[in-house]
Amino acid sequence: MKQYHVAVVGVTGMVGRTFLKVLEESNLPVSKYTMFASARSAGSKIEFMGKEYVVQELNEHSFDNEDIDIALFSAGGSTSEKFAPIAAQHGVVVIDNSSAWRMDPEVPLVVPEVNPEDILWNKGIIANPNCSTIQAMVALKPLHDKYKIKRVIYSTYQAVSGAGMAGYTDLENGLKGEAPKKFPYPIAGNCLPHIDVFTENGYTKEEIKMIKETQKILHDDSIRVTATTVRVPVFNGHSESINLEFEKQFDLKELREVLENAPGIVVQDDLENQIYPMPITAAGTNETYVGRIRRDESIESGVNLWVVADNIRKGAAANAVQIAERLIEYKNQD
Ligand code: NAP
Ligand code: 12T
Repeated sequence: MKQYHVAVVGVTGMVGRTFLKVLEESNLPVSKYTMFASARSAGSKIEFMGKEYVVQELNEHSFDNEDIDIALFSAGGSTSEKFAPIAAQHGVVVIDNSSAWRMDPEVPLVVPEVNPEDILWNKGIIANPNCSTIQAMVALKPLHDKYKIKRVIYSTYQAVSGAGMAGYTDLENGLKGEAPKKFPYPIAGNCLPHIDVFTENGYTKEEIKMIKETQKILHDDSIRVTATTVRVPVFNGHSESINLEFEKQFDLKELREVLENAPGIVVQDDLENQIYPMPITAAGTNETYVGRIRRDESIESGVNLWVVADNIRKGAAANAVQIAERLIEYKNQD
């Protein structure tokens, strides 16, 4: 079986470090790794799977004479905008974590439990959705297939790790009373209804990403979607309150079974024993947890869900590695 040469771009970051953990746990057939970051950390050393790697500076020639098969990018939108096409021209398949390519009609946007077949039409770049979108899609897909979703209302409670090392440090230092550097206000003891930048219609970009990416991944622009995204003082793990309105009627017991049998989902919903999803129990795992499953009694056919996942694993690194696994599976079938 072919062995692959995999590059990790942005390896020193919050997502990059988690890539290394997820890769270590996976059984991707990899014979060689190359580690990239910016000039700032080029030359630094990383221990990975019993070997020492020297971090390389990413530049225009990084993909010239290399035989890199797959590059996992998590080094920000502008890095991806510039370097992903260069990599693709050299025959590399880029799996990109930034928002740069997600809405490009030539680029598949993939959650492996939901739309793995979109991987097949890639032209060298495959986009990983936004962290908040990924965990929502895992929960929504089986329900959309069965009951057809008409409308979605997302309200998110997002961890600081989503804003990278700088976001994480702001909460750590904020708890010691220091002023924030990354966020506009203190995040310790606070909630900020502000993730990514504000746009003309009053929504943040994070909210718009959730709306547009939901429609693209489910291949259904008729689904109405609205969102409010909020940063909360949690280190790791995004939580989402999701309200769904269905076209079809449903039986609540059957709906729970649909979720229980869906790939990538763990149902945690045992009220007698106070069992429900939480960031502290989701952190460090690759699953999406669903609980507080209850009928929305204010409409004809609707449900409320509470959905939690590790935003750096399923929301970024694990989803990207799962895309790489599927890609290799498809290549092996050729
Ligand atoms: P981070 O902790 O700030 O790390 C940023 C990484 O990018 C570092 O490794 C940094 O390297 C590298 N980098 C920056 N500029 C570069 C350049 N010009 N060339 C090469 N490498 C460069 O951020 P993070 O949380 O890991 O996030 C990284 C990116 O992943 C984000 O910008 C975002 O696009 C994406 N992301 C996606 C999701 C998602 O929803 N799927 C979630 C979180 C993040 P140095 O050490 O050299 O500075
Ligand atoms: N601003 O990949 O700050 O589009 O939590 C992910 C996370 C953008 C993205 C965050 C962000 C992205 C955040």
